[in-house]
Amino acid sequence: MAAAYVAAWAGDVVRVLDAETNDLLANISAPGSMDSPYTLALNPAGTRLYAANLNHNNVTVIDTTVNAVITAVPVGDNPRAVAVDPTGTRVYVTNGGASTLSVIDATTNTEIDRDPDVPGIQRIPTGAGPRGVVVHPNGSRVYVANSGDGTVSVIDASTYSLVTTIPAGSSPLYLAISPSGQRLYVTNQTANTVTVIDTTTNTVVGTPIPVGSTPFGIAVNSTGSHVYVANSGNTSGPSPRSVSVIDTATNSVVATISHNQRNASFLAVRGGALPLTTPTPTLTPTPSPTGTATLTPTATATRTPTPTATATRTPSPTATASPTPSPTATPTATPMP
Ligand SMILES: [Ca+2]
Repeated sequence: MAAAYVAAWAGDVVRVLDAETNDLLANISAPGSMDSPYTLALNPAGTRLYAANLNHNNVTVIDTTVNAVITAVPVGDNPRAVAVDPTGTRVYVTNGGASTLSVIDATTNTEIDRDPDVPGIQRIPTGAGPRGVVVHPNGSRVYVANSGDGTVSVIDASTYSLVTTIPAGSSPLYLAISPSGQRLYVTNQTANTVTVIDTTTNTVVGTPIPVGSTPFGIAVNSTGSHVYVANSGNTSGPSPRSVSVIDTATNSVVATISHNQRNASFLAVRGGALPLTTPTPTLTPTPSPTGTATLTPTATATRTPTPTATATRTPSPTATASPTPSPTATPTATPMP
């Protein structure tokens, strides 16, 4: 069985779904600590889930084998996105309000200080308003999309220093990297395009690819043949509330999958190319304990089956102890900040 994780940021909860049946398995919360979980990332083993809490300046560490919170690691202002390196020992977090990148040592769940000789924690400078972050499959580079200045920062993962800065489009938000690591794809929120970057030369390939309205999250399939873009939707823009499918052989959109979910902002892809007539499972409404569908913007991460995954599917008592949404949860959709 595979599990899917949903960051229900307006409800201060991470939902655990059965990725096959979409059944709600558990709600994970940490009152006073996990506040507005905005994006999620799993470690390669699928044993740890990291949630960047936009309004609480920390990252929640969750043990996925028991669906329980282990700890929270303080980071910089307004953490937006989180990514785990291929070894599972380093977790990178963009601090959108501080224009820095935090690095967490996943073996100790503490933030790494770039300069121990200077008081406080020195973080890696990025461009303005960093949002998405991805790690090269070989672990050597970290890429950050800087929404405030239209660039992508390339960071050396061994020295935590800036390698170069690459121009992207207007308000680059999130990124995805091909399985080979040779191509980086960046959504440009206000340009309604995707920029393609060659990571061997750190240069832009061709012209930006036109996609739907207000492109947000982006993912590459396991073979690298297709890229999927969540168009979070502005009804006056092109193809609102849709997913654009890009063929990476031609760098052009080969399909646009429409749906009716407002602010469906992130997506995850499992496996190779999907049948183009089937919406991805992550675009279905978030199950709500009240029985009504909520249109809360969500971020998802999907865990592929592992030998240990099927042995620990029973939600822990603590995970099921709070089935009702918090009072701050809103039944109506609000735009992703
Ligand atoms: Ca220091």
